[in-house]
Amino acid sequence: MKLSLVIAVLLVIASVVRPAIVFESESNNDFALADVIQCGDTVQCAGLDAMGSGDFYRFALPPGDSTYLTTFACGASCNTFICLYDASFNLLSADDNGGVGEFSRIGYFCQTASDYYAQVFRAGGGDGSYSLSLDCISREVGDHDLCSSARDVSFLPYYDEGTTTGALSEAGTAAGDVFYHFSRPYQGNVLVQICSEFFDSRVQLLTHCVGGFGDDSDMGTCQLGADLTLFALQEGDYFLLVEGTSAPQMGDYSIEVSFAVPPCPTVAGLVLGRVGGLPFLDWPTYSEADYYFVEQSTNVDGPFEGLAISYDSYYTDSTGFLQQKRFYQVRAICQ
Ligand SMILES: [Ca+2]
Ligand SMILES: [Ca+2]
Ligand SMILES: [Ca+2]
Ligand SMILES: [Ca+2]
Repeated sequence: MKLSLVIAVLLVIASVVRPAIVFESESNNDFALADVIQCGDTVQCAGLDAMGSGDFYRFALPPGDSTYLTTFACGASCNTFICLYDASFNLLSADDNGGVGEFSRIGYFCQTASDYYAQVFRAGGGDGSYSLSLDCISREVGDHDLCSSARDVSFLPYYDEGTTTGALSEAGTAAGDVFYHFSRPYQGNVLVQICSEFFDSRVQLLTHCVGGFGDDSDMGTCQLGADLTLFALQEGDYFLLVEGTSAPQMGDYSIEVSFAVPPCPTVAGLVLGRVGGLPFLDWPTYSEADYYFVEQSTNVDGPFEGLAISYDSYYTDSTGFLQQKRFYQVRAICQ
């Protein structure tokens, strides 16, 4: 390839993929003060105080596929926590340690274009430094009709939209296939729901490419779709085959994959007092939650932002009504 052509190609790539290193600007401690970032950006070496609401970022997401927010090290380690909110400040997703070590990772499927907020705050030790990447991955079309090219179910609950039109048939019925791959870190129930108004769909579990055919379903609760509940699925790697019930059955569909988790009781009886001059929250519900998520707001109606997590059924707000955010709510989180 001629050098001039190489440069031209590189220029085209550069105009599509933005320079990705950006920096936070304190104070970005609130929704209204959020730093604006874009898909592909990496916020390099931001800093978190030991207490407080941390850092806020606002970004627009395109519709159609998986978006990942990941914190990772800037030198030393840090225990981060990420919250994802929609444009109306509703909490969509939260993660503590889904990243490397005590760093965090959220996966989210954006169905319609909209603005979102991310909040990163400190959930424990470390020096408070972190980096944050925002990755938006465009949907790959027609790439997953072989088991060996199965689409990765990389977060849960997972959502994807696809089509079997034009797909090859490697297994199952004569209808074209789309394959998904997922891993189970431990035994548990997995729910798969296919939804389609265009074709009579079926879904089947495989233990390897291409074999170990397990449970299947061609009956569902969503239009012509199929619901498959995999009870007490052992840890390990699995594949899902989505296809029509016969050769002429093909078209667009959506798939949801979720792990069934025990119901998480809501927090009741929140009591606010003072201990040592600091706000002390207590909720006498000794439930089986993995942890509690404490939020604060300036107004009784919100918007509420993440303040801290607690592994006990009480919390002392060491920020002491920082920024006059005097309203609290607490959620129980079960994973
Ligand atoms: Ca900061
Ligand atoms: Ca900040
Ligand atoms: Ca963490
Ligand atoms: Ca097939």
